[in-house]
Amino acid sequence: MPPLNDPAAVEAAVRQAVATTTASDIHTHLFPPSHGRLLLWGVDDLLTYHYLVAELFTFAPRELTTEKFWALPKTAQADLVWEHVFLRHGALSESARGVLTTLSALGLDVAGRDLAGMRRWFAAQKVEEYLARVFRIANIDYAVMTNNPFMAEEAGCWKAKLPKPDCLKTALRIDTLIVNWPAAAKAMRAGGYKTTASPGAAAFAQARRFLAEWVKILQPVYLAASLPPEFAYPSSAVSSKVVDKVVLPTAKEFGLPVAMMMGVRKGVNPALGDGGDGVGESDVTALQHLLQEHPDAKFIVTMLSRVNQQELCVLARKFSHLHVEGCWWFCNNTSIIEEMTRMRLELLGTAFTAQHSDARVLDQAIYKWAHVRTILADVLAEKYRNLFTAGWRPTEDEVRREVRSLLGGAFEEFCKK
Ligand code: FIX
Ligand code: ZN
Repeated sequence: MPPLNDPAAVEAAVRQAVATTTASDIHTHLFPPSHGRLLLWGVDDLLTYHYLVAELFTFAPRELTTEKFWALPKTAQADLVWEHVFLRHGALSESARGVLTTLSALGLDVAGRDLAGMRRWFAAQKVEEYLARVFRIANIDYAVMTNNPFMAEEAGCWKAKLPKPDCLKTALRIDTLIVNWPAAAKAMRAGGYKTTASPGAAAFAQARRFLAEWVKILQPVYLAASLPPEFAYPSSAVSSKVVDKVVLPTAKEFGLPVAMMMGVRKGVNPALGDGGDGVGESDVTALQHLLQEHPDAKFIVTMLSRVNQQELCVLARKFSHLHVEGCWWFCNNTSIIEEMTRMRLELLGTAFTAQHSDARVLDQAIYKWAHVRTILADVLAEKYRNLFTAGWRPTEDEVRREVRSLLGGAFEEFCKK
């Protein structure tokens, strides 16, 4: 491939590569269609996404209490979100715009605002074909799920060996084990493991047996957990001991990375359900100590607070067994995605994963990837313009190679290390 000797040709190559390179979606909340209602999809699930429920209550009249809302059927809940967030207040938030991006990409007439007509269209879709259609439009080759053995309904689906399409990979999600040992011990005890509420060596050994069983059932890409801002390591807290005695030994035994999502303050407003979680600044030294103490482990990390992003990038420069990924949750907004992507390119080159969709509703993968590709194209176009000015002449293949790195290639290289 000849080098690109013209800045306009470089920019065109960047935009073409970002628009057409397949992404790997390394963190989602999707489920196999065989798991039934666990897989959310369609316009009513889009409209009742917990981000939009929280936004509804920033507009809703006082007489609409959360109790009344949760007592309504899903279509009535969706009607309220549609009326207040979209029709009465203009759909200007990232998650509201996302619904519109998705519906338009599916070829639906968003300008017509015909919710009933859109419902009829979704009712005619077959979930297996629709999942393939969403992946095609979003241009993703696979999505890593969030698979929680402590959620009885989901555990039952895996134990029943229900079918899973190859485009869905698994992640073994173990928040409960780390942040709520009594509840985890109770659940494991119910499964025949001798795990006591006050953990000791024997209980930790049983918990390792539990994890080993689930690694065999799920064959996960990684172990994963979200952690509160207060998570400290090392510390006298049970969470630190569980990481040391259960999580890391299992990760090392099976050669699995540990994905940590740091900084979520769970249940700030429980009345909002999944939408009630908040954010807090994490102590990045907890991650630094993990990296220093465990050079033989691999860590994939995203942090929820905008404040933590630079420290996280600097740590990734210091430790090659740390991989930075995604603009998580409250960072998944145009302004913050742009800032984080620019910072990460400047500090890490292409040694990070630009985004995960975190899609809880299948259809969201369409907008989450469309929105980040627009931002990534603009940021990369500027970075390549700067390189051109410095005399660098990339080829089209090199530009495509760098874009693929940012959209899953660097992650796959890291996992293979
Ligand atoms: O912990 C997580 O995986 C979070 O992404 C979710 O709990 C959260 O509700 C979410 O979906 C954010 O986008
Ligand atoms: Zn998530």
